[in-house]
Amino acid sequence: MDAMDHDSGELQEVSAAEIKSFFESAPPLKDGDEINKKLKEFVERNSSATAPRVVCVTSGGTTVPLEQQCVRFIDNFSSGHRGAASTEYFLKAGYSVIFLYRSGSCQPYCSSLPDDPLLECFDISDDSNIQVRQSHAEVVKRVISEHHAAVSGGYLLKLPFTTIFEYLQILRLVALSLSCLGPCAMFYLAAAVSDFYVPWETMTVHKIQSRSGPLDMRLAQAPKMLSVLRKEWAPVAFCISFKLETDSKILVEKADMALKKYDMHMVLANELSTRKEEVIVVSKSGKTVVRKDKAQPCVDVESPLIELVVDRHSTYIKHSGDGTETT
Ligand code: 9Z3
Repeated sequence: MDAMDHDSGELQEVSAAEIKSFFESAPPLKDGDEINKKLKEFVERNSSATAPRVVCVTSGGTTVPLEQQCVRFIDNFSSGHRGAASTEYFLKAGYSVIFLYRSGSCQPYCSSLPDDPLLECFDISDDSNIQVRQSHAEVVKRVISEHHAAVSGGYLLKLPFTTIFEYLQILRLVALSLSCLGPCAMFYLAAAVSDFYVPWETMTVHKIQSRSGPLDMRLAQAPKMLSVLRKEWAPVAFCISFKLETDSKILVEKADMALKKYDMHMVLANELSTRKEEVIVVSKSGKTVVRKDKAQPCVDVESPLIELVVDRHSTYIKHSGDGTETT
């Protein structure tokens, strides 16, 4: 969905009226009160620490429904691996994480499990009890205990989304609730967010019929919320966005443009085909290429990447009081 967005439109100035109309016309979140309650508890629990570090990691692709009673939708590519792996490294580094993820996408701690864990890791024993297969016992135990420790310890809050309407509304709730943490809050926006959508009020209610022949449809440009996040929702938080391209020739230039236009602290640029091996970190202080260590095939590129991000965030926090720009 964002493959066609390379020109001026992608970096459009977004008007307050557009933002207002997006949120006013979006179908309200079904569980908005519940999400707010969870956020409040999470922030309260985490802000009692001396220097609470909290990151909102967004992960997976947003859908764009074509019908209000949705049968068909357009999707943005993202398996969710980047977000899930980054979440694990942030937790390891002492951060608390709000994991805003696309339903059904990769989950933290689950990358070492087989595709269908329920069917592949478990057996029914003679007495009809369910038991873990010996071959998977160690990994299942580790995954469950690490996940449980993060969630029940109050360090990991998982919030699912599917549509672009849900994603942006929840992101706004998260941003507003983290604003009390000032520079200790971070946004790590790895989700692949659609640049085009069908505004809710113009969307047909029922399934689009095929009898009338080929489908012509015009998609509106989704308002870019990055500048709103920076300027209004969380003006002091440390903000990192991603830039995905398939053409390596324009990748860094586009990341540079996003850095300036949306006033991001860092833009992490990646190419679709090499995204698991290499990420280019673009910031005011220059460009750094972060690579997966080939000598350690089990260690993802997210390991050195999060190390660098955490380091830059620490410098940002340190200098946030004296007004110097450090990133
Ligand atoms: C990314 O670039 C992520 O790194 C990937 C990760 C989606 C490539 P996977 O989930 O892949 O591990 O399979 N995310 C941001 C993509 C995006 O839509 N960026 C927009 C843009 O490039 C800015 S919000 O314009």
